[in-house]
Amino acid sequence: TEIWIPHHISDLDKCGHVVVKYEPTDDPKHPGYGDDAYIARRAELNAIARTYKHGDPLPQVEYTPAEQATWRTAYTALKELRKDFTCSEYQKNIEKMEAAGLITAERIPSIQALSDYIQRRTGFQLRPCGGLLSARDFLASLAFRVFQTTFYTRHPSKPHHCPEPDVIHEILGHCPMFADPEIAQVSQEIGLLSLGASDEQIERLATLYWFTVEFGLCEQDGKVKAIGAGLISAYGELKHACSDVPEHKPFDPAVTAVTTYEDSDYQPMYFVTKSIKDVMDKLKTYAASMSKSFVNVYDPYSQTVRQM
Ligand code: H2B
Ligand code: FE
Repeated sequence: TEIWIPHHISDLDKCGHVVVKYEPTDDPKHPGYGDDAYIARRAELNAIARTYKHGDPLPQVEYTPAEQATWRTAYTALKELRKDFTCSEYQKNIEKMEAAGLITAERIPSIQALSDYIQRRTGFQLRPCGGLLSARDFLASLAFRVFQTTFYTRHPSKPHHCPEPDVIHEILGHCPMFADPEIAQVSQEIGLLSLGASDEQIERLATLYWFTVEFGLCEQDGKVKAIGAGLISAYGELKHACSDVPEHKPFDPAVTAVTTYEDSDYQPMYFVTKSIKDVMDKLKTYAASMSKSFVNVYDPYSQTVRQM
């Protein structure tokens, strides 16, 4: 194909293109809008993230007492909702990480320690990114079992929500899910499908990702529970999603992939899957229906993708 793709995991150094959306610098609805100190700190942490090259140790950020307080507030509130509103896979994994001392209320965990832990569980690793990435770059990294992670914290005035990804969303929403083998597989599968895909196909895969890994629900014990990191890390929307206020529709990739989503407010509608394995099974069927002249295969020994 003529579309450039990363072939080796180190090629992800070229997949850091940031898109401007919901930035505290431009968006009056961003809670950090007009807060120059917050904007400067966010820019500082993004700049550190952008100097990272594959193989470097992950940055060890010294978070300020105010940032630690934001973490503590978010963590404590979300912990209360966990039992009722999150899937069993999430609960099991975060409890293990807490038992290992990796996630505590006291301080923002070390991203390096989390990455090492997740890598031992599913092969997923974290790498720093400087903000919201283009869907193509973001999805490409998933093909290599690499998750692009932001380092700045949400604004202290809104500890329960952030309009863009932040380190609290990455740690509390994504990390425990990437320790789950089935979510790891779903994520990598979407990533592999994205390599060399057309812009239209990327849009559909990004939408599938959005309604599963970010805002997905599943049925467990006769209730709907969150599997999506965007829900698990946002106090208000987590309760909203699992209530009878929004519409719940069965997950079906052919429908889900072409549904428009809301990214500046709560979703009016969520897709519910029977299980995470069911997402994977349906994704395989969907992939077979995509018009592609090649298949991307990941070789974990050489950490390369081959198009066949
Ligand atoms: N970039 C970053 N840094 N984190 C994300 O969670 C993210 C992203 N999500 N870019 C992507 C876009 C997602 O909304 C889909 C794939 O477009
Ligand atoms: Fe996310």
